[in-house]
Amino acid sequence: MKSIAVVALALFACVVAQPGGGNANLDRIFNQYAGSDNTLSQAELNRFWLHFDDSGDGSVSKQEFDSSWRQEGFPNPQNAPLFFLELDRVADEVLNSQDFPHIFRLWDENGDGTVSEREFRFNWNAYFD
Ligand SMILES: [Ca+2]
Ligand SMILES: [Ca+2]
Repeated sequence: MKSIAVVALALFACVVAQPGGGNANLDRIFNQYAGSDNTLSQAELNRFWLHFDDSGDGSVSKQEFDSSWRQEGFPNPQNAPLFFLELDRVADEVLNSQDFPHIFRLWDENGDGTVSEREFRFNWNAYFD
């Protein structure tokens, strides 16, 4: 049943995905990482940031972030270097487990320990659109 839902979601994502379709991307990302409870836990949001970590060393370099951001058709790729700086909360030029808790607390607007779809959408648009 779960795999059917995943396939259906993938097909749906293909249908709605379009070049420059920032909102389609946003819905796809949220659904992919939030799971059935429809909210992002800290671990789930970490997983999203770590999907940029191509080398798998636990840290996202600026180069990894830039190239994945472009490849995946996320909004405003020309600004990806600036997005990286915004996300690098513990400024050491990599995104890793030191940064993720800060990003999570900033995106969890009401401080209830999860990032809801509304909170995700609001922050995604503020940071990246
Ligand atoms: Ca950092
Ligand atoms: Ca929240």
